[in-house]
Amino acid sequence: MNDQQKQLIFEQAKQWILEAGERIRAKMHEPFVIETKSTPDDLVTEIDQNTEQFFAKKIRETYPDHRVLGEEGFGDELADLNGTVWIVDPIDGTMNFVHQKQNFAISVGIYSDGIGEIGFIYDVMGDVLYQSKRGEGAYKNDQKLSPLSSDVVLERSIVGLNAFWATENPRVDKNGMQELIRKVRGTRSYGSAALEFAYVVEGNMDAYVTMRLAPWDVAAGIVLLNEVGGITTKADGTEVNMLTTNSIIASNPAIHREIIDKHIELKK
Ligand code: 2AM
Ligand code: CA
Ligand code: CA
Ligand code: CA
Repeated sequence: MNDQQKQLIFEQAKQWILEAGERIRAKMHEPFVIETKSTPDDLVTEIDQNTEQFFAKKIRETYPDHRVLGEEGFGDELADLNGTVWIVDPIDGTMNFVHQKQNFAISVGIYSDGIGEIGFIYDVMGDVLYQSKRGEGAYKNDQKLSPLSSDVVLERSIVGLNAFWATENPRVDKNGMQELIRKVRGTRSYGSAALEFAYVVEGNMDAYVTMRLAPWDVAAGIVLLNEVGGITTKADGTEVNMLTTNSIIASNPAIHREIIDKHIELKK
């Protein structure tokens, strides 16, 4: 995609995201169907599904050669990232959406031949849009965000972390995670991976550590974080694969290596 195409797609995506957000806000106070997926705590609502359908329909009508990767199954089955792929999470933080009616986001990452070109994270209730194009910086609404500070040390950092990973679990040694929790200034858990990414992007958290996310949880966040000099890898330091689930360390570069080397002990 050339710069002119990128700009048009960016403006179109932004318009659809704001419209989808408005529809969610309009419908969320009426009764809606809530179902469970893989486990009793894994929720999906008809509003998640309708919102993904809204994006899939708009994208297919407007860009028939683009493909869609979405959480709720209205996109395409992808075996590769060739061409232009919209990676969409219609509601990231569905549990927050159902229980708290806040702290959820629409996440849209647009990739061209596997390279993240455009990233949007929309905090629907806060009406805050994090937006970025590769090479052009990251913005919170219309405010350009600064590069991440280089004088962050782990002892004075705030790290996004779900307490679950500090309990006995199949993926990571809980003792290393507990040491990390003791070392840092504080931990936070917001329940929306996209928003946790956005908070690292704007520098109000210094890292986000989690052991299992899907491509639509991270696609936009990675594009945004790159633009302020942040790093995203798997928890062993290797590259994220946008076609599979991944463990994730999204971080200020000053503490990224230390978290991986000193505090993450992955189980086989
Ligand atoms: P969701 O609300 O779109 O499902 C909650 O800590 C975060 O993890 C949310 O971003 C949530 O996205 C995501 N999440 C929930 N269940 C998940 C799963 N089984 N695999 C990957 N990510 C999940
Ligand atoms: Ca979900
Ligand atoms: Ca999600
Ligand atoms: Ca979702």
